[in-house]
Amino acid sequence: MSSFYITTPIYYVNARPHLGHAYTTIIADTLKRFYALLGMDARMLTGTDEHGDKIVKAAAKEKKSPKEFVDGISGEFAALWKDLKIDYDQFIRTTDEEHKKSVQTLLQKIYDKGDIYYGEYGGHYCFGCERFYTEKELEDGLCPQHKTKPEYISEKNYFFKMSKYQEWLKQYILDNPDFIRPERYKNEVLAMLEGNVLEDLCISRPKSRLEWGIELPFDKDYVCYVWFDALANYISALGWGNSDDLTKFNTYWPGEHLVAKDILKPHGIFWPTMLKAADLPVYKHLNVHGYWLVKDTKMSKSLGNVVDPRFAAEHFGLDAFRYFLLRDMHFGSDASYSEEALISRINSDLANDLGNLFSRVLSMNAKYFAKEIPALGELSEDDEQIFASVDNALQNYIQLFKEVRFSQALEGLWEPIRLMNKYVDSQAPWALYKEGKQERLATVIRVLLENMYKIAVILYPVMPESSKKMQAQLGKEFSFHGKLMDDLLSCKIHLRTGQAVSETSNLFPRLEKPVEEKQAGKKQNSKNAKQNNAKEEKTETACIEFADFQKLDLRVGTIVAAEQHPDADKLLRFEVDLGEEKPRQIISGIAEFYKPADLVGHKVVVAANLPPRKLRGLVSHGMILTAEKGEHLSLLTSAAPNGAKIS
Ligand code: ME8
Repeated sequence: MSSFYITTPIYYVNARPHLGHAYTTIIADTLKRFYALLGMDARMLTGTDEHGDKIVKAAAKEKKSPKEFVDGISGEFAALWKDLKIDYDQFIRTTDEEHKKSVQTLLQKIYDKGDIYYGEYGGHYCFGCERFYTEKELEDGLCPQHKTKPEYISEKNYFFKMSKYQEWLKQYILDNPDFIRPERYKNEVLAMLEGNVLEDLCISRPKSRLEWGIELPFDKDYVCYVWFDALANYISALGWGNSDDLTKFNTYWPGEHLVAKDILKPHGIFWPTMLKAADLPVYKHLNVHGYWLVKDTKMSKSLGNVVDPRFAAEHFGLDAFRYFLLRDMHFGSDASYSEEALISRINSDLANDLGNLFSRVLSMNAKYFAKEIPALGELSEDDEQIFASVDNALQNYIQLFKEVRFSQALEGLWEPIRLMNKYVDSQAPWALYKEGKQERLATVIRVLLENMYKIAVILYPVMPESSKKMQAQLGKEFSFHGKLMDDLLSCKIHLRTGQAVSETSNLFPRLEKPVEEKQAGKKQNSKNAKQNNAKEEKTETACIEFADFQKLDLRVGTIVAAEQHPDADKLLRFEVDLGEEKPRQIISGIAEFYKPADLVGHKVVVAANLPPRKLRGLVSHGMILTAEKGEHLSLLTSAAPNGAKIS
């Protein structure tokens, strides 16, 4: 049996789990279930990252020993995964003895090969990031992440010869285009490997400064750098380096990793070069997703906007919450979380489309056939179209899942669901019943039941409990067998004529807007009304104050990437270099006027201080300015360098 191995990052235990951690873990769980459904031996690993300065500091803050502290928070992660019914096979902790042994084996192997050397190093060390920064990487002398002044530390340390593997890694990525995906992250890693010589990686910390780590096997005065220790978890969990029995390692490695964009560099550069140096095969894919934002801003404790996944799952239903996360985030891009978006998605897709289909078909079947599955008669063109559209959607769904394009897979699957609802309307079973066309009525209901069954099965990875319920409602007990998907795609008939099925189905009740939002909505409406009145009064004097004009932050930038918005014909997605650390994502409604490929390299003017907003699922941070008259539209441009301010 072929195997599939998926890992989440091992989460730091200096913070409590939130929506972001839950998202990655839910995706890993979904993928494990998906590959199991395809008949593979699927395994999932998660865990916690427990060494390093950060943890020591967080423990001291709570007046606990590091061990006491890490036990507490690691337990909170494990408890959350239990409540979210995550089907992981193993929960690894970097303080586990087996893990420590593997890290030491790995270090020794690379050391014996001559790829670890001892040297002097001076650098700007950020305790928040637990890494050294070069002068060039600092922003105004501050750590770009934490905005704090790093400490200059000069000490003797051990280094991994990462630079030796730079060319190999570059070539490997070029030869295996989906090694790091989606593509934009592959390009980011390639850009890191381009030009500058990769620096060797400092992989030790002197015990005089930090004791909370794994001792180097070749020097007891040092502990291992936390990232070198952490990355090894993916293989130590399989017994590599800590056991003579390599069955698990040989069965599941190489596996697949799932991470967000924040930890692209350690996974895209450190880890493959470490594996290569140890003569081990590299992972199959690094799957990188974007960030969940809350109302378009970063989640943070100080802003008080950290989303609690346990609350969301309890309040809106675990499966519905999972569906929303998979459907609303385009894997790779950032997405915005709000209860309003979640409710609207659940109501439209789950309550209206899927839930409604199940409840109306089952209740008709109860009424016309006393809850027993009717026989299929001769098929009309319309019936064939339903079978074909479901099979086609299933095939696309499987392919898109393999490419980690969950949102598109679900979007495609909803086409036949909506089509089936229309089919109910156009076939009008109630009229067939009235006219006494019993055989045709039986066929219509059976076509629906059979195709609902296929949809129920394929939704198992995303909504496991609901999938089982839907199958039970159709008189089927859910069971795995290797050929389930092949069977599903090759035959029309899976249900048994005469089998009793449910008479009702209340899978996804419609949700109400959360109370606070309703109130906020009212306030907003009355505020808008007032503003509209004020606007009407003001239109006579269309001038604005100079101070208002000065508030505009108009900047020159270069379009570095452009593509069609995956969800809207009229929109294009751009990445615009405004001279900032990273290009910005901007969505613009100019698809009618320009082809994306023609715009790459084009200079544009951007309104840069508009708040980020979501356009058809993608966050747009700024607006590209255009000049418009009648049918004519053109982009404003300037030859000034990127970031130049227009005043
Ligand atoms: O980096 N949106 O641990 P960490 C989406 N210990 N995902 C998010 C997110 C957000 N807003 N915030 C966090 C570490 N995540 C290291 C990893 S692995 C060998 C060592 C998720 O606790 C996402 O998966 O900071 C991200 O990569 C991870 O949490 C970072 O977790």
